[in-house]
Amino acid sequence: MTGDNDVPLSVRSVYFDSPAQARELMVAVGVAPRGADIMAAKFTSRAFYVTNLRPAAANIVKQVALSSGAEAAVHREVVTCRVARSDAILFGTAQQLSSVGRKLTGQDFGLDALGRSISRLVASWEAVPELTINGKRRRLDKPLLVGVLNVTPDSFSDGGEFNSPQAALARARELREEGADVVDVGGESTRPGAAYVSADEELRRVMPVVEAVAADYPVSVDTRKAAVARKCAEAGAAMINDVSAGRDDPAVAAVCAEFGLPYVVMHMKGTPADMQQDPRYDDVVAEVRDFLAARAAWAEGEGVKEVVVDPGIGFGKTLEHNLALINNVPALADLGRPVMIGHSRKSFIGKLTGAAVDGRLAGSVAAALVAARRGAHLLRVHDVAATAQALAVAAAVVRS
Ligand code: HH2
Repeated sequence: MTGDNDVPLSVRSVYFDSPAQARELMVAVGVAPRGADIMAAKFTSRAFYVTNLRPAAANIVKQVALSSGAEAAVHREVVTCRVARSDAILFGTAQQLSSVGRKLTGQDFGLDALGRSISRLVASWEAVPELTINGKRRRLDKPLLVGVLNVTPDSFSDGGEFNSPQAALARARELREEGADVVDVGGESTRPGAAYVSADEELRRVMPVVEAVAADYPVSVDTRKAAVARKCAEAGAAMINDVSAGRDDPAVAAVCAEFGLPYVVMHMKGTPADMQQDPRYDDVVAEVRDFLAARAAWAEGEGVKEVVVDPGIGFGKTLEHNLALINNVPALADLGRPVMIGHSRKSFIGKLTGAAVDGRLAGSVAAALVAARRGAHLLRVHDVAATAQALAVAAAVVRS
């Protein structure tokens, strides 16, 4: 025996989307299940963005990261203390980052709270949120599809199409057959520049549909008004979707609390009338995240049991803002509540591709796939069948 292999050695790249996939391949190689569990954790490489560290704190974060086998990228002048503050990008495996969290806990310079936050966030990576829809707990391990049904004369993509109760009901059935988990009925357009609609007019538009549909299918109601939310809740609505996050009419939260309904709070800068006039942010992801954290905490304080957060794609955002928000779903999921994304047929797709509203199917599906990969829990879409098919195929490929 020469010690040479009797067959030629070979090497090829493999790609893992999840620790579970890595574990499966390790088990196939013959790794003991316990060993596979331990090693699989090393495939979850993630990153955190930490803001406003003083040089002393940034130096400690760097040392702690390195001693844990992780990394912390900081401003080059941190070591000389020539900058007053530095942000840091902290990256490593789940194990390494939870060690960073542990080691920072108890330290000075504000690092104790940072350490606790890091530990909490690492622990929540594997958690799958749930949502109660018509009394049933739904595990959001794949996105719920929320089908859009606008009973308005002026919505940007389906305005005027489903105004009669019969047409609306037929469309609701169609959305369900296409695979919608929930049908989101709206009686007021919130497209840029849209006019205000009274509660009476909104009720006149949505009630016949909600009454007809809610008996058979879960219905969410897209409204900013407590009077509308209440009547729809009485008629059996399963969820309230409020693009003003309770700022227009705070009593919407009390209605959700009273009827035990999930409450979607969405970020919007300005109002539909003025939101697209030169929207600006210092850090769009941080600002939207802070807003959603505050509105979710407020709603829970009003007695709401389940809050869904939504960054409000297209609501006071430029193309770059919308792309940053879709890309940063994980930062929104950090808030510990389900995340909804409503990107469907919106103008950022037109800006990227030149496509008119009725030609944005492929772009909408692409955005849905990315949002889902980033961890979105609910997708609000017009084209349910196409989105469901794309998600099913993507999930099967990723799992295989
Ligand atoms: N977008 C629209 C309306 N409601 N609700 C949530 N939670 N998230 C969204 O992104 C969202 C929403 C706007 O889209 P659409 O309903 O199609 O148009 P219009 O407001 O013109 O009726």
